[in-house]
Amino acid sequence: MIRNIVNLSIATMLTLSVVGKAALKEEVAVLTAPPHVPPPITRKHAAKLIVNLEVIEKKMPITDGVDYTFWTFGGTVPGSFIRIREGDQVEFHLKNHPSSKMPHNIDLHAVTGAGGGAASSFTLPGHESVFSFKALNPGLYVYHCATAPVGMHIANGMYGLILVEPEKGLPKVDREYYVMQGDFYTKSKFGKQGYQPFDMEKAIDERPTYVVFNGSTKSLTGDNALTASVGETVRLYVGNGGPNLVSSFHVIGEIFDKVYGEGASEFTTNIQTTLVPAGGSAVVEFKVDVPGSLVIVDHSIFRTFNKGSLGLIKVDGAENKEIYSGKIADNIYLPEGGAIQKVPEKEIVTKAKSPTDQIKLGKAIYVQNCAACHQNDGRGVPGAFPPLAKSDYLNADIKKAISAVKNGLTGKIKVNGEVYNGVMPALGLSDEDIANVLTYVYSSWGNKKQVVTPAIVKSVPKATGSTEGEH
Ligand code: HEC
Ligand SMILES: [Cu+2]
Repeated sequence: MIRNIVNLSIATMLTLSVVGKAALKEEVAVLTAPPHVPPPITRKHAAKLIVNLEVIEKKMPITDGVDYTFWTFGGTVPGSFIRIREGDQVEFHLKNHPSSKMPHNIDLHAVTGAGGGAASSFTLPGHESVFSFKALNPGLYVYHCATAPVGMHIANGMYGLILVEPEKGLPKVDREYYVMQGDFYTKSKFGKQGYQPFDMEKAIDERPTYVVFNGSTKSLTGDNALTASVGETVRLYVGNGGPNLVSSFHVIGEIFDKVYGEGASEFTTNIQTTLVPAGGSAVVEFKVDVPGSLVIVDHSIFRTFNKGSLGLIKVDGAENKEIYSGKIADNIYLPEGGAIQKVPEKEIVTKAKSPTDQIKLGKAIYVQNCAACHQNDGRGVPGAFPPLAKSDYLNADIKKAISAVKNGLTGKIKVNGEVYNGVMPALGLSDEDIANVLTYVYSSWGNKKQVVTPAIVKSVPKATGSTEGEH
């Protein structure tokens, strides 16, 4: 022991003196970028765990065509996921990249001690701070920067989650993901293209421009959608960095079998929506029983449709018509006339064989995926969502319309003389679904009755260029 001490840095010696007699095995923690989570901890003993986390200030898109200067823990928003075990002695190394303009520190809610570590981790650009703590309480905890102005550091994305696994570990699940909400404040309004600086006044007034999961409107949509298969159990580690808003966390099309509310050790069962406070967390678990797209939202729902808090979980696998039938019948409802006319069962189609089939299937896709923004009657919402009814944009160029649905659409466009500058997310629909929904749109509301085939959809390039083969 004594012979080795000459080789140890002062920081390590400090740690040793804190740790005292316990000769813990040393390990370096595996950190992951969202939406990924490090593997479960399998060791049955406490360890001396080295955590290396680097602060990087960098420009990244908050949505298509809009750049923002994020301040990050580990290069991502939220910061790297840290997974440790109850009883671990953590030696925390906070590094601030030399290119940073600001000093930063870290307050981990999993720490018992002054400032949750903030008091010992104030770090100038090009420096590294080391401190050590013992993980006394299991749970899912937020960490964040606490350097003044604290609100601004958090608003720029300086937060993440640290999971302290209980000694006995957590029940096994098939998939684990990391989802963290945050509110962002930019000078111009939602979707305004180009570089956007932070707006302190909006932040103080709690008027966010963006409310997003994992730092961007695109983090969990399109090719970035989370995935699962029918029959699997899914666990989401959910956090909310704030700085201001509380999240009404909900997954459309699922019921949480278990919620470890506020990251607690006990769970409650059968929850629809769970509150995640700013600077707080929740662990939610559910088994997926039927295929389709589950939609992750903040159920303060304007945030979802107008500020970006939307994510998708694509579930593949076999249908289970008992659990969810899909639409079985479309009956005529005529209370005055009294007559009820049933559409015969055999007319229900699932694969389009004709344009008539396409229109029928496309209508269902439209109601589920498009009507929230463009409205059931296709007339849109003035100033926010452009009309599809008699839209000159839509009718002028079928490939542009396909691209909008396939790749999403941002930036200034003109529809029937009105300028729109919003964000339409890529919805992750298959080529066939896109063909059907657009055939429906073109056949409705005075549009030009164009038939769109899956082959034409296929011929329009996919923006991100990556593979899509799950359906
Ligand atoms: C979250 C809201 C939202 C959803 C959902 C949505 N859109 Fe859009 N859509 C928009 C916005 C906003 C624009 C304008 C984008 C811009 O300003 O660049 C747009 C533009 C369009 C356009 C081009 C402009 C026009 O009016 O002709 C088409 C076509 C379109 N959407 C079709 C669809 C279809 C089909 C669906 C469903 C598969 C859909 N959208 C789902 C918000 C949405
Ligand atoms: Cu900071």
